[in-house]
Amino acid sequence: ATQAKRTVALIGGEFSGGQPKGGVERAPKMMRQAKIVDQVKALGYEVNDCGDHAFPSPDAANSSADPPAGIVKNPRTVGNACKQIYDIVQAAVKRDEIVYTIGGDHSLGLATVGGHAASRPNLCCIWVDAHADINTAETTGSGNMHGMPVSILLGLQKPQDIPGFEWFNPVMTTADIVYIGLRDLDEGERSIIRKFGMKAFTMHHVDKYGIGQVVQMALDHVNPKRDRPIHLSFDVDALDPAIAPSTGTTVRGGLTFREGHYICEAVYETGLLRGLDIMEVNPALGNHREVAETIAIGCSLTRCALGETLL
Ligand code: NNH
Ligand code: MN
Ligand code: MN
Ligand code: MN
Repeated sequence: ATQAKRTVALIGGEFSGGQPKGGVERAPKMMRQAKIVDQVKALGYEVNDCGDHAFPSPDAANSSADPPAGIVKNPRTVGNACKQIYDIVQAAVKRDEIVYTIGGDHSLGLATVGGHAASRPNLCCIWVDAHADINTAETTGSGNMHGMPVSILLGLQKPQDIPGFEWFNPVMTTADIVYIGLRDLDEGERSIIRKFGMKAFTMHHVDKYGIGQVVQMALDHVNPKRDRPIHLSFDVDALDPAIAPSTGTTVRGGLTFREGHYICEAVYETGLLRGLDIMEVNPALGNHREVAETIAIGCSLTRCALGETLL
């Protein structure tokens, strides 16, 4: 605990345009109210507070400003928010800070992982989620862009083909990312994962091997020599809805409280964590207790990823 710690760049992404449910844009302020900044500082980090960034929410009444591209909704709105967060993330990485983003919906994962990878060659990513978020404009059934960031990130969906994403340049490949927690895949997503031989640890694997083995196998896949910097993108819907109910697309049978925290601890333990996202906390969903518990879990996952629970 006496070793010098990197500065944590805190970025609030007050964005909901990648999915239809309002409220997810309020999570950064709620996490601040829960004293997340003090909690990070208490672990011995300096915090470079990059502020909360709000974006005009897509206005259904005025969708002429951002008409759907095929069935993909709010593409320019999402692309613009992503570009702004991408630039902020990239600047923080150039200062060698740990980029810590509080979402907002997971469409911003394109910005956080993408902006990180742009300035940090050899980055790998652990995507913890109930969903694979790898739909393309072709495969998406919902048209919600929070189900698409990984496909754009990896260039499986050409950014040039989605209005608002022309600026994005994919630098990561299907071998640079590993999933943990999946249990709700669309048919097109399954085919993509199979086609590219992507490594995905579903809840079935968590049951079969236990979370300890799963994290080790995930790291062995993307980071066999334990020498690559890691971005951990954590969608709280990976957790079981019993412990993280306030999120937009709950799926039963998720990670337990300990399994979720274990992932964060194990990544911390590598000494390679350079980016962390806590995404999809939605304080507008659920009763007072459920919201408080989901906010609290966003904070405790963060603390574990920054080393709280290890001696
Ligand atoms: N796969 C679905 C879609 O593309 C659901 C995505 N929802 C998420 N992803 N919450 O993490 O719409
Ligand atoms: Mn997600
Ligand atoms: Mn999800
Ligand atoms: Mn690469």
